[in-house]
Amino acid sequence: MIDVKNKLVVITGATSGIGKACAYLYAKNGANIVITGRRAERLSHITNDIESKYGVKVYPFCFDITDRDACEEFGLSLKEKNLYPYFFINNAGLAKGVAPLQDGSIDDWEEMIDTNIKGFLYAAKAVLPLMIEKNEGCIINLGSIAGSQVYPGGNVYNATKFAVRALSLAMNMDLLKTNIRVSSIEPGAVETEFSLVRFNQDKEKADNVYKGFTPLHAEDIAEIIYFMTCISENINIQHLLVTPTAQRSASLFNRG
Ligand code: NDP
Ligand code: 8X3
Repeated sequence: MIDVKNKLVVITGATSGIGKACAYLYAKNGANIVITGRRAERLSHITNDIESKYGVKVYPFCFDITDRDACEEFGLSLKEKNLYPYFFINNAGLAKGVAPLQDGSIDDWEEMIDTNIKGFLYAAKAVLPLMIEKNEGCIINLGSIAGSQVYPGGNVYNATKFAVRALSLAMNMDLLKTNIRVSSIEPGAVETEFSLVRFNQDKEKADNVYKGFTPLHAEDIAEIIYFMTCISENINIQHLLVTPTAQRSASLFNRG
């Protein structure tokens, strides 16, 4: 297993959910962490908490991943501060709404496309050159079960995660001549702030998504990501679909 101690992990979207759980897990094992997100207060709280708990260095960067200039600035800033990542977790993403396509909100579509595809690419473009310069490390792209299985109301979110799947496979090919491994993890239902965001903070609707079964938790996915990145450098897990035991497809749940 690769020792993460003193290595640097860059995690986009680390103010909650899967990204945040990854930040705590890598830090607990001695890695230094770059965390990003739009919510400054959360970034500052997580930075102080991790630094005091684990004695590692945390570098917060507050910006919107859909802002192309801000992402470019982020990459330049990492280089200037000599923050070369060994691990890159391209995680920031969201869903908005579950309306059928014909009733969908174009604003919601644009937000998902801007965040999950364009933001994903901007972040990759900012970070990959630094990793290529060192010719080492591992990239984890946050795909989803929604990236290979469409479900009613998933439409545009599905399309963005199909795109992540394609881009992750493409990244693997394009980095062939490097030592950098590329993986996408494709979770099913994970209880985070994901559904709250999807339903515009309507807690009842969000809670309903996970009613009657035990979903995955952000920490479960963080542990799997940690394993995927830390196994022998000669092993490349290209993509991994993970569901709770009570979920067998994107729309098939055992709710008791
Ligand atoms: P959360 O809502 O808990 O976390 C999402 C993170 O993304 C937050 O830190 C948020 O930070 C960040 N983010 C969202 N939009 C932007 C933006 N425009 N600019 C910068 N950061 C942004 O959800 P999850 O942890 O569940 O989601 C993480 C990833 O996992 C996403 O890509 C999601 O699609 C994927 N996923 C989630 C599943 C689930 O069931 N939960 C299943 C499969 C995949 P902030 O708001 O501070 O900007
Ligand atoms: C999140 C999981 O099934 O709600 O990517 O799309 S799902």
